[in-house]
Amino acid sequence: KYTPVPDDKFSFGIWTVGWAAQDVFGPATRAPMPADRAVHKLAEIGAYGVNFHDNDVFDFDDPETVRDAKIAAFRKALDATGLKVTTATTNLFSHPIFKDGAFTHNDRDVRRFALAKVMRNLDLAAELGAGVYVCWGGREGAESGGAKNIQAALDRMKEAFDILGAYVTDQGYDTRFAIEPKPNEPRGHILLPTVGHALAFINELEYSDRVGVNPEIGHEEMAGLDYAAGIRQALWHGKLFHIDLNGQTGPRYDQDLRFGAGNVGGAFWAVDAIEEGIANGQYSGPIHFDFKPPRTEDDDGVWVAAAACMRNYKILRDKVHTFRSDPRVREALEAARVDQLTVPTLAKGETWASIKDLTVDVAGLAARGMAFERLDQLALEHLYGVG
Ligand code: 3MF
Ligand code: MG
Ligand code: MG
Ligand code: MG
Repeated sequence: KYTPVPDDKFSFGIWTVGWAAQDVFGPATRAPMPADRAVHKLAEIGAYGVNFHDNDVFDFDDPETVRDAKIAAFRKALDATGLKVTTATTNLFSHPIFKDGAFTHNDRDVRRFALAKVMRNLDLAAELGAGVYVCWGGREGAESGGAKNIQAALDRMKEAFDILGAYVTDQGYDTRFAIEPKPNEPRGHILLPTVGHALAFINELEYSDRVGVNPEIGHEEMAGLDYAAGIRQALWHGKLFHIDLNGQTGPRYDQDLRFGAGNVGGAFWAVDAIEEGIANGQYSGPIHFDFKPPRTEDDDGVWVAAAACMRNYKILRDKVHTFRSDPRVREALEAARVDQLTVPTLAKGETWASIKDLTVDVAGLAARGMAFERLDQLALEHLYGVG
């Protein structure tokens, strides 16, 4: 019942299972994984698609012939397995040239080089059929207040998206961009730190129709925010272009736990929000995982963790469905007047003048309980498996 099928549209970043587990305190504990092996193994465990950075497939300084051979091997694995390339992205954070960012690096030549690197991978993305191009500004930021002119950085960030919008338009690609917010790590502070910052920024862009967001659970929770509410606001703006699911335990370093671990309640409400978006036709992208198998795991552990992301999503999807269709929940929602919030505050034909001198039963309304505890206890019991 919880076995993944292609219809589930589960996808993974090549870099997730491919992470060799090097961290700031020690070297890799696992062997490097070529992209074609990741593709074969992901297909075996039931994934539908993949997302890749250019440098997940070939190295930054590979000569052309090596680059082409590695792309060919990647392509061959995709053809052999039927795995789709749902999404693509650029590595603008690993090489030392990007130590101060890419689109907002203080050095102009780096900014120009970064855009060229993106355009080149946009061509590969289009060739491989990726409809969405993710942009995570990992090193766009600063550690100290004087190091970055934030207004100028936002000007350059806008300029970058305007150039890339023009590029895909001129090439006739139907590529859409998804900005992935993150508050910090690897920089002390990163530009566009949350879903809200990114949504406001998108309004200023020339090709704003082509640009949306890619919210990641861990990133929003690192900022102490409610991921499900972020998903719902992105849906409300028509801007949920992609999702990065993983697990996180509160505001601390970027944990990238497998989906379903960490904040379990948050994962339940995230699935509730995503499934509602799918049901309403507002989200049609993959159910994408961006996690890291912990450094403690060997190759077997990597695949256990990857399979668990999909299994946990299906388990939670089941629980969300039984929660939403439970008659006691319907009653509790009504008792909590949740449905009343969809009624406009003014009736048809009314204006501000209709309510300016209004009187209500102040004492009666103030005394009225909201009955949220009963509703939330039902959610918890479904989650605990006794619903
Ligand atoms: C870092 C991330 C990134 C992005 C990726 C996609 C390396 O915390 O989440 O993963 O998801 O670059 O563009
Ligand atoms: Mg991340
Ligand atoms: Mg993360
Ligand atoms: Mg991510």
